[in-house]
Amino acid sequence: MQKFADEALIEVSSGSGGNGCVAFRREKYVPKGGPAGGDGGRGGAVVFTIRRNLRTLAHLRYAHTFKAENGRDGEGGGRYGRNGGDVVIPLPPGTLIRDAESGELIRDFSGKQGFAEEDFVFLKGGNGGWGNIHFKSSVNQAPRRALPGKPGQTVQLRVELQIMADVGLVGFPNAGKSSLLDRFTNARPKIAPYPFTTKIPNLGVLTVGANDRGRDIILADIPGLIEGASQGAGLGIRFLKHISRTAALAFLVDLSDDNYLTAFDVLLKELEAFSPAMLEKKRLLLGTKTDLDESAGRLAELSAKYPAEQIRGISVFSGEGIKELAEDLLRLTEAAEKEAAAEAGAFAGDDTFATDVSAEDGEFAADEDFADVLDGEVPQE
Ligand SMILES: Nc1nc2c(ncn2[C@@H]2O[C@H](COP(=O)(O)OP(=O)(O)OP(=O)(O)O)[C@@H](O)[C@H]2O)c(=O)[nH]1
Ligand SMILES: [Mg+2]
Repeated sequence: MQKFADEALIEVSSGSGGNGCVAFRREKYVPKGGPAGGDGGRGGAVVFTIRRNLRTLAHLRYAHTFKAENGRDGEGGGRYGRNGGDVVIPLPPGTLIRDAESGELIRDFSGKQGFAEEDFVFLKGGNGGWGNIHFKSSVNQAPRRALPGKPGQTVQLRVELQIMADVGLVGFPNAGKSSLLDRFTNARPKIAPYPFTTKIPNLGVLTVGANDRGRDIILADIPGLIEGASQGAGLGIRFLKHISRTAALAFLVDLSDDNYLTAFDVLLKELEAFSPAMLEKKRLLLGTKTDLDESAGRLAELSAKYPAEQIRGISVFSGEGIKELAEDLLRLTEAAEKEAAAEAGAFAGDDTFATDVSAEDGEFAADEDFADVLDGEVPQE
């Protein structure tokens, strides 16, 4: 399972504050105009934001330095400098952010609270410096003093993601699980006409929908299950842990096999023996290999036997049902996520997470020593 980890090293910088300005009013008929140098703008912040449609850290590898804008300098005529824009870095749920050098945990977006889309202000930008407008006093009517902007901060981070599959493919050996993964994703698992071809789980990313509404769904192809697997038959059931946290399961039943009417019951029983929670997941029943003659009429029989299940016939050879299945998987995943998000909402109101850092609490005070701030940031376990 650890093999599915994704990791990226990035450098983030908040913006420096703009410098304050020294200037004086110069107007006709006002012989000694007072100070008129405005303040510098504040530097932009480094903000992380959770995006549920992201599933990997691939986007952090294209561009791995992220810098917020600097604040602009103040100007004469009492004009203040513009604030620098924030740099906003999107992350998938389940991400951990660590200090690259010390490995210290800065923020954990895994677990239920990671499902709620939220912003985390990691580094505030430097404050802008005061312009000489601020330094006028009864003894000094013409101050020549202004302050420079505070510098921004730069931090190296290690971003980690334990990739969690959205949908697990469950079925007897030879049911066509790896073939489906191969059809749907860039993963190229071994496929062969004998049982237990797949020995270790494979992950693949299925992209559903067009760019604006599109999203990635991670599929996990695991070894085949057989009757008695929970007692150690075949490859056993230990590998089920790889799909124990998926949002949904797709059960594949080979319609060309004689056991097509009993396979689903056996699969459910073996899953239950692993953990009853597996039966609570959203699921879909797939009759596979509809292109074969032996399969004819069998999908209808399967539907009749399991009227409460959502059932679809597919063939990776003829392409039947494949497009529709992609939409099914999208709906299933999103429905499960909505539930998780609702639960996370209920969770957030819970006192247990009072120590969790909210977006507001997470704002770093610009003048504090970074190390001190980091200490305060690490969630207490
Ligand atoms: N005719 C037909 N054959 C298929 C279809 N899908 C898969 N197969 C064949 O079924 C055999 C088993 O396919 P796999 O994808 O390896 O099955 P699996 O479920 O991953 O099997 P294990 O890894 O052993 O558990 C291969 O020979 C595939 O070519 C299909 O839609 N139609
Ligand atoms: Mg396989």
